[in-house]
Amino acid sequence: MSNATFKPATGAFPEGFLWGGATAANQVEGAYNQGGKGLSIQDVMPKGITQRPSEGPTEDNLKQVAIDFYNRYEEDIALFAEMGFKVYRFSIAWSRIFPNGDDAEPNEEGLAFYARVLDQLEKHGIEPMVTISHYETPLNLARTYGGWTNRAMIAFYERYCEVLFERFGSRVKYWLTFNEINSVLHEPFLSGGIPTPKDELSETDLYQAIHHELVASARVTKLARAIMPEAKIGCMILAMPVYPLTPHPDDVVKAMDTAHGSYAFGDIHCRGTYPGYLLRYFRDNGIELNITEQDREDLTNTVDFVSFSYYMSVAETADPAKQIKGAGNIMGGVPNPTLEASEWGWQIDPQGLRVVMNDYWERWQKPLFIVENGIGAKDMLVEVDGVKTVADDYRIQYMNDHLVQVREAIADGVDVTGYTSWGCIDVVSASTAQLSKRYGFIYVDRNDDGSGTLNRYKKKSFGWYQDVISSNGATL
Ligand code: BGP
Repeated sequence: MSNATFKPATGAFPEGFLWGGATAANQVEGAYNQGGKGLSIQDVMPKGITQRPSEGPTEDNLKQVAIDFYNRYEEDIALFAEMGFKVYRFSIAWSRIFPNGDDAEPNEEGLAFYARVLDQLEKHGIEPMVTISHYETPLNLARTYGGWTNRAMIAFYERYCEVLFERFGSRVKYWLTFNEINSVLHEPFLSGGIPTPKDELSETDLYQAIHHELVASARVTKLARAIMPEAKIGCMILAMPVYPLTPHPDDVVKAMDTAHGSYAFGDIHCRGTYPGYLLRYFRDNGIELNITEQDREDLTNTVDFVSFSYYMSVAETADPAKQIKGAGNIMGGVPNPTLEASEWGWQIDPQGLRVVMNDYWERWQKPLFIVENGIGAKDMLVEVDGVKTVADDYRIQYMNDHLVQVREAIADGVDVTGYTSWGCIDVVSASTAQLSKRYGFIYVDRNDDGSGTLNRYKKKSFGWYQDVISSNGATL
């Protein structure tokens, strides 16, 4: 097939396509010690993923208040509804439900908060999608048990899920077990609640931790089917297509090896067994995991759909002289010289989204859900005709270009259920722990020093997304 045989895809998306936005509890809620909530790992990460955690909570942690969604969720959900959202992806803070993670009984006040959020979504006809664990392991589970390196975590997580499924199972259809499961290898504290500094952890520790998450995910998938037969359980993968830097076969093979690093977890979630290339990697590197017969059986409870975040692609080279790390390339790889980057060095590649969608669909044959995509930027609040707004044409451009590629992938035959843009309202950034890296259609007046009114303002992209949704993608 030569490229000339394709015509650009046009027109509306499939009927019922779920348009919306996504956030995570620790990045929006605030109220970090209210409503019976216990501390989570986020409460000791005032400066984001690059710094060592603090001993206890410190006042310079913007997540203590975040954007005060805990008190303003009604207003925020009303704004999402005004944009026309069909779905809203949010996470439940584990430490609001089980303050210490290993408590015998859940915290009713925490459950009541999410029940109110669901009421509000129902009022506006917005489908909820819940991330069960989004970078917010209860701090006690990290400190007392060592996070996911410890097999005991599986039972704590199961108990937490059992409570969520029993309380909310009749109201929530879409569930994601772990946000960006593959990131445990790269950010063990953030993603796996593992307090040991990364340079003191062996690869065996990291893969064992991820193994525990995979088993936990599979076990609760089984549980979900028993408690809520209508539910759809998805995995969530940090997607980053890897291109060879040159056509040299050494680079092609190196790109394949790096790509396997992300495929592996989708393979296990979707096929229920460890792939051969990963077992070989374990053998060749002396990595020996404790995998029981029961684990193997549990893993056969595969997911219903595959969700993923997509922000950028990377290039890969076998040449040590060219192995320079790009700012955004946390999963490996080198910067691609053909691409532009965001202010944070995340390389912008809309076509990579089409590539990854085709790849995942062909590989797993499970419906896809794009649950994160967007551009972090330093927005400027301005006044136009007496109304405060942000002229974020760069965001409109980024999102338009990416959604055009989603339409291309749909035309290629990819089955995709929906799209939730990341940080549909400005949130505290996961990597920088600041507010100045903004993603939203809605501007939140809060600055990196904590000042600001917390008022919400519609950016230009708000109206743009509203049109995209009301035309079901035809205006792209
Ligand atoms: C993903 C996380 C999100 C989110 C996003 C953007 O990895 O799942 O929590 O924050 O990246 O990252 P950042 O906030 O660092 O720009």
